[in-house]
Amino acid sequence: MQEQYDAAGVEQAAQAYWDEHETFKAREDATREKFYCLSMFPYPSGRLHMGHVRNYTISDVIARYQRMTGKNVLQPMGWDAFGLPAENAAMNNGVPPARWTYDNIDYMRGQLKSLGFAIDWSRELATCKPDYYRWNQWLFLRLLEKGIVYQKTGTVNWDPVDQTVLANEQVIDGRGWRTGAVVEKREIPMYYMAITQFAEELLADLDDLPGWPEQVRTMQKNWIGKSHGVRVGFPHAIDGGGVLWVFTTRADTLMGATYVAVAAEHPLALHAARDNPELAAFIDECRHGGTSEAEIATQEKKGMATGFTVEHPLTGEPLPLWVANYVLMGYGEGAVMAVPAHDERDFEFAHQYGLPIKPVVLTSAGGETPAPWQAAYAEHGVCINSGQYDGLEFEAAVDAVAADLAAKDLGEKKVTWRLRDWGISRQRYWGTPIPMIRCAACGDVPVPEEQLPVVLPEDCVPDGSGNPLNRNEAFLACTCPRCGGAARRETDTMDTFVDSSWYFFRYTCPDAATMVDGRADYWMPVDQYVGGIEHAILHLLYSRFWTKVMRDLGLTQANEPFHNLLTQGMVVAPTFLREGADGRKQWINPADVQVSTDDKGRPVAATLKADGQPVTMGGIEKMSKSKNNGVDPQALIDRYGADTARVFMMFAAPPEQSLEWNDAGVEGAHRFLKRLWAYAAEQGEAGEAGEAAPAGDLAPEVQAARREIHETLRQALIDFGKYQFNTVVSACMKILNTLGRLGDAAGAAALRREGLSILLRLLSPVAPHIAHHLWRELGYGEDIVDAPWPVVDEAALARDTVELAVQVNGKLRGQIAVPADADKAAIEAVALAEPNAVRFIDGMTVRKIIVVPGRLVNVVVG
Ligand code: ANZ
Ligand code: ZN
Repeated sequence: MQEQYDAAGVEQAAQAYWDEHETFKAREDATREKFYCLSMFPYPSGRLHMGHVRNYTISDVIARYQRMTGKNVLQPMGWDAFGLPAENAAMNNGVPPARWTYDNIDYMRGQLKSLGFAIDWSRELATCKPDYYRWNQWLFLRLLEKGIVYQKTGTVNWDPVDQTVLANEQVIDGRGWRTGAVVEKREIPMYYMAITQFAEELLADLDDLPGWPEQVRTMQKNWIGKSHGVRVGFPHAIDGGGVLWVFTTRADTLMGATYVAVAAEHPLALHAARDNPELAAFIDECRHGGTSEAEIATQEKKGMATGFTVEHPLTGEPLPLWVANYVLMGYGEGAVMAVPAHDERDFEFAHQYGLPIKPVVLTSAGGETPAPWQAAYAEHGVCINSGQYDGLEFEAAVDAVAADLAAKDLGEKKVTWRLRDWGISRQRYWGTPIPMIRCAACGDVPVPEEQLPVVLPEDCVPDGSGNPLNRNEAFLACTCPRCGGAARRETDTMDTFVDSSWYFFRYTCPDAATMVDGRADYWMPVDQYVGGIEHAILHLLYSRFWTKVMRDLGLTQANEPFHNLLTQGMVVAPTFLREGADGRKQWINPADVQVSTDDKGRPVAATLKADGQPVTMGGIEKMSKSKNNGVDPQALIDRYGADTARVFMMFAAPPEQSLEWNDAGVEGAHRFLKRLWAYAAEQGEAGEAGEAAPAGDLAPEVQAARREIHETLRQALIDFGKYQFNTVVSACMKILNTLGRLGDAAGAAALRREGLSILLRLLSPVAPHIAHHLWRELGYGEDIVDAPWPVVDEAALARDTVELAVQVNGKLRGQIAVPADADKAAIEAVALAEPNAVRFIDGMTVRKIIVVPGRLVNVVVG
């Protein structure tokens, strides 16, 4: 066996072996328990970053571990290949998005393969291929028939200079990213998926997902946002008269409403603006603002009075009607009854515009008029200043108010959802074509199923001036399926979240002639899904929705797609910077910096390698382009090999926690593998066959070492089950140390053999290449991935003797060693003879002896 550890050679050979033997090809087998291990598929952005490597290493360790414990494992891989970055790249270098995407896939596939992941590559898919996205189109048409897909107008960002729709991320501070022009909002017809029809089920079924992080379930729950409240009507005489409806979760505060506010797009606001140019200008300004909820929550509260009033439904008192930028048109009724004494937003607004504030709930902050605001004012409590409702608790008050409103036909209890239907139309080129045809005579007509897929031309090069499909005659021209006349294709494409909502189904049967076939029922649901927390809401919610839709169409028996979810922590690294004369920060990559540390290894100062001059240390942050603190995993793999990268990643932190990059840790991982190699090389000479437990009498120190190894194994098996791989790696290190200390006493050679076989199997999910190589080299067997998972030998755990403390009347007086199987009488006899204890017992009467097995003997004398 070679003396030196040559990672590259070992890894290439192992990978070639796996390829040749199709080791990781997954086969459906109803007689075996399956395990579907999935990681979130990558966007083919160009090259792997450290976050990818961590994500895929975690799932690979899980997949390999499950396989070694006997499961029939499927671990697939593919590409989330549609999306905006490909179009941006095309604009920058004139290459069609398809070329750029396929090139990136080829490069990144090579990178993934070099990491030795146990992936069934025969199931690889890319969402930009027609044989995948045709099923997006097919399902779209099925859902259109069922009314789950429908058309309505939606608001988009319009760049007036480029004459194109912008994605939200292309709008920076209200301006188009390329032109700098002020972005307008436009209403255009779009397709929606009625995810709200599934809101109740999507919420309720979160309870069936105990294998998901609590945090993710909470985020989903909040996103769905089921809210119990009351719809309250405020009669008015505006525009011929009517009732203004609001939604409130605090009907108990109705007596404290001092004004009513509507969203800028509300019909009453638009009516009021008709002969109020100032209000019209304000409404226009609101329209240009951001549309995201986060933006609305943080923006400055602004509003304007309409000059109208509405009538309080219970007291008849006139309340001023305002237009306010914090009221959303898309939620509830697009209007609020404002209670500044108990709602922070209303308080801020009232304070700013001098509107009255009337406390109506006794909270822990007291019953006075708030100023300044305290969180406690929003608490539930007993009604005060509320006439007949005084003294009622929250629920009783809501019930009473709702009943009184109902009697006047001005209210009822209502459930409101935050969840909106999913708008899937994108005015972009690089996505799944929406399978519709526009006919001047017949309107929008679905593409007949037999004409699917509608193939996206792959040679377009977007130039920023809108969707190139709009200028592509070959794509556009078609005949209307209904009247046979000349027609044009829809050029909108689908949101790429559609692509990622069901790719895990397709992996189970990538060559199926239908969307899915029976193989999906064998593999689904996914047993373990691994990915980033940034997908905690939309991707997971859409996938759950899509699964339920497929279930209703009879395509799957699965009710939920992902049984267990692991959200891996971020990879973080130190940041370094210099500030330019203009105050601009210039971020410097950690690779270009020399860090000096104090005697405890803590970084104290840093200099730029290039000029030896100091740089500022900016603290630890998530690896990102913007802070230039990314470390390229390829450099790491090239230098140390995949196994070192994998061991470092698994050893440095448990999967869910953030992992701090550090070069010393990488070198430590590499040293461990080199030590393992060197140790194995020594053993190779001895070359016995098999891996049986040592037989015959073992010298005491060998027996102790064996006990240590099996105790370590026992803990490592528990940790594996908890996916706590960092302690598994340390167990491997510990075993190597124990083996390294063994001399030549009786049984030592056999224990070396057994111990190394345990170590290699424990380590093989983490460092599969070296484990594969050494397993074969040392003659343990053909392929370690098919070796039986190590088991603890209970006999090895037994101790010959146990140490017991001896107490006399509860005071520690001595220590004894007795045979592990000694009975109570034997233990008592030894304890009573312990020389020091004897001094306290002599001359006394022994009244009682208490033996706590494994711990102590207490002699009670008097
Ligand atoms: C009066 C009130 C008094 C409210 C109070 C809160 C506290 P959730 O729980 O998220 O459903 N609201 C209703 N529609 C709105 C809209 N379109 N835009 C902005 N805010 C709106 O929130 C429900 C509460 O949010 C409602 O209860 C309403 O304010 C506000 F002490 O009504 B509340
Ligand atoms: Zn027609």
